[in-house]
Amino acid sequence: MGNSVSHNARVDIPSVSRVFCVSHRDDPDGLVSAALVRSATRCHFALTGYEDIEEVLANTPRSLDWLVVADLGLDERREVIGRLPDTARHILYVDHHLLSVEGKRSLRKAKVIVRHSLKDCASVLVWDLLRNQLPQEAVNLAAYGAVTDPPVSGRLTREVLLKTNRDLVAYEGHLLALALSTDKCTTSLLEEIVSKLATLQLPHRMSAVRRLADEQAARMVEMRKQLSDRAQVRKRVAIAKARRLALGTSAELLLSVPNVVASVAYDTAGSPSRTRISVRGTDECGRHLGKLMIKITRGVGGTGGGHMLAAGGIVPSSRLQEFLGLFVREVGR
Ligand SMILES: [Mn+2]
Repeated sequence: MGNSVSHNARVDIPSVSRVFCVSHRDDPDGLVSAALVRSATRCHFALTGYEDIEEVLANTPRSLDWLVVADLGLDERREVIGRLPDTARHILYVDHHLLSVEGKRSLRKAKVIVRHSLKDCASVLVWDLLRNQLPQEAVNLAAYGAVTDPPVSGRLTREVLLKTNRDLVAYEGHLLALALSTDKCTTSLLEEIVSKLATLQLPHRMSAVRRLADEQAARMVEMRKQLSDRAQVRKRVAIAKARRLALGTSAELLLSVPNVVASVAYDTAGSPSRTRISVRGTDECGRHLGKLMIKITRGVGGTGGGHMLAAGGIVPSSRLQEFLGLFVREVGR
């Protein structure tokens, strides 16, 4: 198969390898992906969002045998893909975001081993790839990703869910998801959570996770009210600046505004000059939001992408209003 991995192939990373994993920091799927790679290879890792991925990749340790990039859709980031070969001898890219033919081509050109599916979340794909090197109970971690990500129909997802107890993985996975959706989840706390997950510690045994999840559950009802009170509704799109909640959570809560088919939550991304955006849709929005975000964010000098009904991006703050106008025009009609 040369440099690409066939659909069901597993990867064997020799135990003596120097491995580093870069994974998405925003939700259980990304954290669990990093934890699974660490559990299988004892690697070090970094968590990143799309806004700081270049910096994170530039700071990976030198002379790596393997770099594993998980749960990060780099389809629109060709310059990042082009630089991957400088980081390690072997690069493994495991993801479930949209990947275009051109994206696949640039990954192939960079000699990256690709494991991609739209039907199984990243943590399920990582678990499958490394399952021969993982302890038996690690399947539970994959299930935390599967139960908290948008529902998908993949065969591996079904296998993972059949091998685990629904109540237990839902409880643990959602505790994680709630804790991660607060603005109090610092990078060091996220890293601590990944390290503990990698040793198969249960989220309900992590006191910080329990406390944050509890607080968040209590706060969400109140936040939903506040968000919908100040949401601007244009055509059938609810728009609001996110406050004190993760962007994705805010966008989800905004969908409860009556008569809207899509929502946009936004906030500045690190510096005031860039704005991070999260969008959500109902079945009635009639668009693939991931594809739409690629197109619209590019049009205003940003980047974006994602899934059918859950997507996001980053745009220059000076062009946020222009972005909103385009989004409303495409979705709200
Ligand atoms: Mn994911």
